[in-house]
Amino acid sequence: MLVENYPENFKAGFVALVGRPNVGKSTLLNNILGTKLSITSPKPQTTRMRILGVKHDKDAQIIFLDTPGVQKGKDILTKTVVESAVSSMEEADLIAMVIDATTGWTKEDEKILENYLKKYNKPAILIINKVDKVNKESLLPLIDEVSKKFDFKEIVPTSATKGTNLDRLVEVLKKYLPESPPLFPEDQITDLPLKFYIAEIIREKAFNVLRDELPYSVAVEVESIREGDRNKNLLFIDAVIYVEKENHKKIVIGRKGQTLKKIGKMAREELEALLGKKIYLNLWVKVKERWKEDIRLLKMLGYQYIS
Ligand SMILES: Nc1nc2c(ncn2[C@@H]2O[C@H](COP(=O)(O)OP(=O)(O)OP(=O)(O)O)[C@@H](O)[C@H]2O)c(=O)[nH]1
Ligand SMILES: [Mg+2]
Repeated sequence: MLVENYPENFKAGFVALVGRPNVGKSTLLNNILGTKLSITSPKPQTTRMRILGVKHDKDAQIIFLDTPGVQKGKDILTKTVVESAVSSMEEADLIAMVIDATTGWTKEDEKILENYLKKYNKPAILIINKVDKVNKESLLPLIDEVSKKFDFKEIVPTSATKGTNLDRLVEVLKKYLPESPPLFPEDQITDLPLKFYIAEIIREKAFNVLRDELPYSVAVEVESIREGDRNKNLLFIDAVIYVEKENHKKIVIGRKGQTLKKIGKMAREELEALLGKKIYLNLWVKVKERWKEDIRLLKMLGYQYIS
């Protein structure tokens, strides 16, 4: 057994956070854990792989699976990304579907309900997120509307960014988890290898700095991570930003290298804060046409759900 001393009636289990892109799944995870684990951005389709995050409490262990927004698309990347959301739902003890209070229930939400939730015989709760952006009067009719859609065990309005109702959400989730010994050691909050974590932080900065469609043609691979020979508080990182076309490369680099510098600086500063080490980040850009169809590369990038 992993953990030997735990209280009676302890609960532990997997909760899949699912929903269409941009509803705030990753922001919810980060704010519940109180740490930046999953990258976020104002643009949809930010998360590309399932991110596991463990919330440790005295009486329970909630193992969240943050998933990519369920989306349409024919390339292998998109299929892989959606597959990771599907396999997370299959693994989960409980499904937490997230919708956006500002848009209400959309066609895409309906599809997720029809194609997935209704197929799994699993308890599901509904999170109505971004309630800080709507007035209370509009919330009640929405709660009423969604409660008729499906037998959600509970409906919880939240604001991930403001932290509203997250404690309540945690308590609700615990209610529906099975009794079980802890499944992860107390000091472990994720299974994400450091190199993928670093790649994700760099990709987040590229996502935030680059405009229009460009973020979607970007992938990041961390090629090496090395500690200083004498000083273990130094970390030397080599990373590549892949783009699909030569002209994309020019844009990512920018005039006199300004754009790439900006991405590198933002990533370095955040990694220094997150890892508590001095970082030397060596970042360059490579063109790899059709990388979204390159199964070997997709696996190397950590997008591993490929059959
Ligand atoms: N106002 C407000 N904004 C929010 C809230 N939660 C998330 N956001 C914002 O919504 C945007 C999307 O958040 P993400 O957490 O990246 O959304 P996601 O569902 O993980 O998106 P994908 O990974 O693309 O599926 C970001 O700009 C967040 O800051 C909230 O409760 N209120
Ligand atoms: Mg996300």
